[in-house]
Formats: sequence, C-alpha cells, structure tokens
Amino acid sequence: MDKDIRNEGWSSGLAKGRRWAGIGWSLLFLLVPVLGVATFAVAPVYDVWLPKDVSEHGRSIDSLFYFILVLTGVVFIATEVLLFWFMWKYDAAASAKPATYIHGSHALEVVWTIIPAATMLFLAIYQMNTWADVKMRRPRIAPSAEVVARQFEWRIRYPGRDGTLGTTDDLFVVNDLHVPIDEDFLVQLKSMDVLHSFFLPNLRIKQDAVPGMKQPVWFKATEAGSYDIVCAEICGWGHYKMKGRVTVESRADFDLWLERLEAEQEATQPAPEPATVAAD
Ligand SMILES: [Cu+2]
Repeated sequence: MDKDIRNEGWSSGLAKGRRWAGIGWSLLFLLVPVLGVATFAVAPVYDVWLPKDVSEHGRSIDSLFYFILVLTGVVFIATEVLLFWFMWKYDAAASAKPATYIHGSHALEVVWTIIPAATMLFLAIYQMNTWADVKMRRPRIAPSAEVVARQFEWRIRYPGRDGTLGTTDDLFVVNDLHVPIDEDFLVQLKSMDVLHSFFLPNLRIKQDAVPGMKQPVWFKATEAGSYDIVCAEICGWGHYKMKGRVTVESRADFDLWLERLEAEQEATQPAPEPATVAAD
C-alpha cells in the first residue's frame, strides 16, 4: 500500500511537470511571432532598417520588398499562433484521450498547395516590370565606366575624353566610383578572377561579376553623397575588405574630378623615349 501511494505521488508530480513543460513550450513558440514582429517594428527606430534609397528605380524594388514582407509576415504570424494554440489546447497532460494518427485530409492538402502556388505565380507576374527596368531595359548609351572585380578590390576605368573604353586615354582608379547625379550611368562589369557581386545598397543594385562575362549594370542616382560599394559574394579570405565608395555629385563636379584624375595620370606617365637618330 505504501508503495502505491508513493507511486501515485510520483506520477502526479510527473503529470504536473509535464503540464508546466507544455505551457512553457507553448509560450516559447508564442514568443517567436511576438518578438519577430517587434523586431521589425523597432528596427527603423534604431536605424537598422533598409539603407537610404538614392536611385530612380529603388522605390519599386522597396515596395516589392514591403509587399512580400507583409504577405509572408501575415502567414508567419498565423502559422505561429496556430502552432501555439495546438500545443496549448492539445497538451498531452491535460487530455485523457491518447493521440491518434490519421492519414490527413486530401482536400486540405490540395488547398494549401494551390494557394502558395497561385501566390508565387502572382508575384512572378507582378514583379516583371520592375525586373525589366533594372535588368533588361538597358539605356542606349556607351558604357560610362568599366568595373573589374578582383581579389580584393574594384578596379574602375573611365573612357577618357574620346568617350570610348579600351583606348589609350582611359582613366584608371581603384575603389572610388564617381557618378553624375540624375543621369543614366552604365557600368560594364567584369571579374578578373572569381565570382564577386557588385553591391550598391543605396542604389538598390546587386549584380554578380562572372569571370569571362561582361555584365551591363545601370542606374540613375538621385541624391548627392558618398555611399558604399561592397562585395556580396564570399570571394576569398579578403572578401570583407572589398569595399569602395560611390560618390554621387553634380555634372560639373564630376567633370572636374575626371580632369584631376587625368592630370594626375599624365603626371605619372614616363617621359616619352627620345627619338633615336639613325647614324649615317
Ligand atoms: Cu568579392
């Protein structure tokens, strides 16, 4: 008899422990959507949200981002709350009925396959115009500059006075891209060694630099200032230091900067070899 009482006490203690564990787990899962949503709400206040957009096409990319964020956010909250509710309601310790295993509902599975598929299809069609603007409708101008990614820097080449890349008056600079404000700027992107990714967060530009390929990248900057260029592809041990600056400035300042670059480059050119006179 003694033994029975001891056992009863032990098993009711265990049931109590399980009950508390069940409540604990449910609340933990409830914290996921609560903290998740709080993070998004608080981030802009601490300025750890999207970098400031200074490009013409950035607004449409940002609005797509927010649209998808809200869409997935609603689904995320709904599923997490449902998870909490199921753990709370069907706590094993509180229910006398043992769990039963069922095959599932065919109709329900069809519904939860069709809804995401239709949503994906809608997004694919809805974003087409933005994609075309950023990646397909290239401005009909000669390349404004060439950017060559290499471990671990951005080598930049301007066409010089003749406006053509690959000629003797080309101007070279490293990690210091300058662009005129409110003008289409077309970059010819290349890689000298491995895969890199040319990422201008403020201009909402991100493009892989692929060895052996010339990728056109274009944008129109709308606000003067100095912004980051970073590499968004793990490209080797020095990936982290592959950073440059993009300076957006007025046309006059841009031309002045090019002139200075030209003068600097001329000054460091070796003096031409004296013409050798053929001895008679
Ligand atoms: Cu890189």
